[in-house]
Amino acid sequence: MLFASLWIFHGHVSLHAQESPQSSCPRPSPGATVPEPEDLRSRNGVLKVDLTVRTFTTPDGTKRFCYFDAAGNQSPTLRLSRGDLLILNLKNDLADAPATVPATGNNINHAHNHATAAEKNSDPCDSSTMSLSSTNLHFHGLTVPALCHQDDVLKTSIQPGDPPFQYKFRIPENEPPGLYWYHPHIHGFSKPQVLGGASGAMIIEGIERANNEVAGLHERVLVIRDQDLLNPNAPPSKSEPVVPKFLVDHDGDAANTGTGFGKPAKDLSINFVPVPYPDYPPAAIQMKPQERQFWRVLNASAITYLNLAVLYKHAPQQLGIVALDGVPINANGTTGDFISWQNHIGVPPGGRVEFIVTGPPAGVPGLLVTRTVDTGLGGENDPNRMLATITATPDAPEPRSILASSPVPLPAPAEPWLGNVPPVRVRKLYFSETLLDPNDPNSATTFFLTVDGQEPKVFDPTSGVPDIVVKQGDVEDWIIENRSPELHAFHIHQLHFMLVAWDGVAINEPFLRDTINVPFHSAADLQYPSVRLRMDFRDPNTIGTFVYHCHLLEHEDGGMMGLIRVDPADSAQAPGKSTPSSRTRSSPANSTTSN
Ligand SMILES: [Cu+2]
Repeated sequence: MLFASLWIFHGHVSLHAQESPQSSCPRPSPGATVPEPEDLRSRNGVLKVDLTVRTFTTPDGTKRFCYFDAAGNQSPTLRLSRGDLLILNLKNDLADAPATVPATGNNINHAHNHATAAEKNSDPCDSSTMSLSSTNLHFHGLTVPALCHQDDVLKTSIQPGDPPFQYKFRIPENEPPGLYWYHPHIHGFSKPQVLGGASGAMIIEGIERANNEVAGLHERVLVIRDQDLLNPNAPPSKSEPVVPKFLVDHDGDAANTGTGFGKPAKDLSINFVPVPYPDYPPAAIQMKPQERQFWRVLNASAITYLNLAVLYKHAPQQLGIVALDGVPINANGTTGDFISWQNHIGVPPGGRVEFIVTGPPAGVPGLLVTRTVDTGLGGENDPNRMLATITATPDAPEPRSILASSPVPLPAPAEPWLGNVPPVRVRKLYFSETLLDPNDPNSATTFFLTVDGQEPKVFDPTSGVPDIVVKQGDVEDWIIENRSPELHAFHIHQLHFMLVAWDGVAINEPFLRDTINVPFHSAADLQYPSVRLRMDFRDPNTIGTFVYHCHLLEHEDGGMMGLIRVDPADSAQAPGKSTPSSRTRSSPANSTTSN
C-alpha cells in the first residue's frame, strides 16, 4: 500500500543547469531517470584517469564531496581488465569550499592560495596531516599492495595545493572479475567525505567469462549512496503507520524504531538521484518488457544497510545472484554456471551484489526497494523505502554497456579453493562500544575492534604497531564477535574471506566477500553473536601493513579499526604453518569447534 500510493511522484528530470558543474557538484532532482555513470575504459592495457575531488556547501549547509574526471563527469566508473595498468592522477581541490554557489566560473586555483606552508611541504606518502580537506583513495576489494601510490591509506594523505598525486598499479592477473569501488580513506574523516558523495564504481571486466549465464546481457551500474536528510524536520508520510516518537541515537541520527517505518537516519540516492524522506519519490528505470539485464549494485553508503528487493505488482521477484563483493559466486570452481536465486538481498555498507533481473511485462508496474533493516537497539533507523520505479516499454533505451556474447572462459585459479584449505590458526576479535556515561544512552560512544585478550583501544593511526601479525601464505579463521547492541560491517583491505559459520553454526556459503554484516547483541542472547571467516593471506600482494575495520564510517572514524601486518612467507617461520600436503577439505562441523 505504501509503495503503490507513492508512484505518482516519479518522472521529474531536471539538473540544475544554471550551476557551473565543477563548482557546485550538481545532483539530479528527486524522481529523475537513473543516469548511468560515465565509463572510463582501459585502452591497450592502460587506463589513464585525471580525477579531481572538490567540495561544495549547499545553501542549507550540506557539504558535498565530488569526483570529477577531465571531461567534468562525476564519479566515473573505472573499467579495466586483469593485467591492465591504472594510472590515476588525483588532484585535491577541497580547500576553502565556498559557502554558496560562486557567481561565475570555478574555484580551480582557489586551493593554492590557502594551503599552509606545512601542507605544501609534507610528503603525501608519509603525511601526518589528516583533516577534512585531506584526501586519498582506497580501492575497495582489490588485492593490490598496501603501498604508497597503490593502495595505502595509513600514511598517504594529499593536501589541497599538492600537485596531482599519482596512483599507479597493475590489476593482478588473478583478480576476480566483478564490481569494486574507490573512495577516500582519511582516518577520522571518511564519513563526511563518503556521505558527501566521494565514491565511484570500478569494474574488473570479464564476469561473463566466469559465468556464461550473463553473456550478452546489458549491464547497469547502480551506486546507492546515503546523505543527510533533505527534509529533516518533515513529519512522516500520512500513508505510514504511526510509530513511537523519534529518538536520537549516540551518533545524532534517528534511532532504530524496529518497526520498518519512521524517519530514516539518512536519505538514500541511486546514481545521485535522491530519494528523500518522508515520501521517498522513486527514481525511474526503464527496461524493455521482460528483458534480462545484469545489475551491478554498490552500497556506497556511509552507514546505511540495504536489503534490496524488486517488486512487480507488490510480488517479490527472483534475483539471480552472480557475484558478491567483486567475486563470482561460482569461483569455488565446482558449481559451473551457478546462480543463486533470491527474492531479497542484504548489502552492508561497502558491499556489492551483482545479479540478473528480468524486466516486468509491458504494463506491469515494477519497483526497486530496500526493505527495512533492524540495526539493533543501538543502531540507526533504516525503514522500508522505494528506490526506483521499473517501467517496461518496448522503446526503453538500453544501458550503454553489454557483456560479450561468446566469452572465452577464464582459466582455473592457480590456488586451491579457500574453502578446501584448513586454517593454520584461529583468532577471535570483537566489536564493542562504551558510553562516556554508562547511565546515559545518549552520551558519547567510543568504538573498539579488539583482538580477544588485548586491551580495547581506539585505533591510533600513528602507532604503527600491528594488532595482528600474519605470515603470507597462511589461511586463518577469524571469529568476529559483536558485543554491542548495533550492527557492524567487518571489512579488511587487500583480501577476501569466506563465511564458514554464523553464530557458531556452520553454513554452506562457499563464496568470497570482503565486507560482512555481524549481527548485534541483545540482552537476551546467551552468547555474543558472531561470524567465523576463513581469511586468505596466500596472495603475495597482501604483504604489508594495512587495516581491518567496521565499514559504518562513523564507527571507523571513531576508532573501530585495527592494524595487521602480513610478513613475507620466506621470513622466519611462524609456528603452526601449514604445508601444501595438508590442504584437505575441512569439515564444516570441525570448523565451528576449534576456538
Ligand atoms: Cu560499526
